[in-house]
Amino acid sequence: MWRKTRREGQRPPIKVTLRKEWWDKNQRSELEMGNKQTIFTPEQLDAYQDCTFFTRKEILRLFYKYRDLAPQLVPLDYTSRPNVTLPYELIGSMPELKDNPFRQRIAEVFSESGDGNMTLDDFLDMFSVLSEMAPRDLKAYYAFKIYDFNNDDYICKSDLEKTVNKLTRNELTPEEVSLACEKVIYEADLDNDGKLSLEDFQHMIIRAPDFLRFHVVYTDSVSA
Ligand SMILES: [Ca+2]
Ligand SMILES: [Ca+2]
Repeated sequence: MWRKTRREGQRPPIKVTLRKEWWDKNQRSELEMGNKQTIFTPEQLDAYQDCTFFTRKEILRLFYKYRDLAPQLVPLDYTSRPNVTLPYELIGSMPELKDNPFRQRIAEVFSESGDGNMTLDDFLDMFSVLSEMAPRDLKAYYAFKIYDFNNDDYICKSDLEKTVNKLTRNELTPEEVSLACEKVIYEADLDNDGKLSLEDFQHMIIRAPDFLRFHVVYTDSVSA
């Protein structure tokens, strides 16, 4: 008798509650895609818009791209600025990067810690600079950093050889690479110190725009 009462009297409300909880839980992610998103505060979204070349929609899309790399690590609520960093292994295996010979350098340059591991901010910065909307001067600045393999603020001959090998995907012989690099340094080294400063490099890419090709892989990734 007691059992029957309980079953008949309590089950329906419990069921309704559970269904509502289930519904709320499962709808949350879809709502966040739309206007009712609660991933970021309006102030955070404004700041991301100011610091990148992206719209709110693109920022949210990139957030989901970042989150999809490790849903167990990246929360759906960024309003309290969680301290999350994704390892380079995940970043470098993204479809947008995995075939790019510069992927490791790109990740290192855009990661604030310098080791290629990325916070969401690093990730948004990277896609912003590499997007079609970024001005040429900004791309040149980051290209210089990417090609400066030993981070000494100059591109020396060995940095340039690594760069040319990657840009040509190892199609040239070592002699051809060496000759090409000597020629580039000879022509671009305005102050004759045997290496390229950022200023030398900026002059160089006016004549050799192929050196900005490192980003080509990305042009479709953000709009896709
Ligand atoms: Ca260097
Ligand atoms: Ca120089």
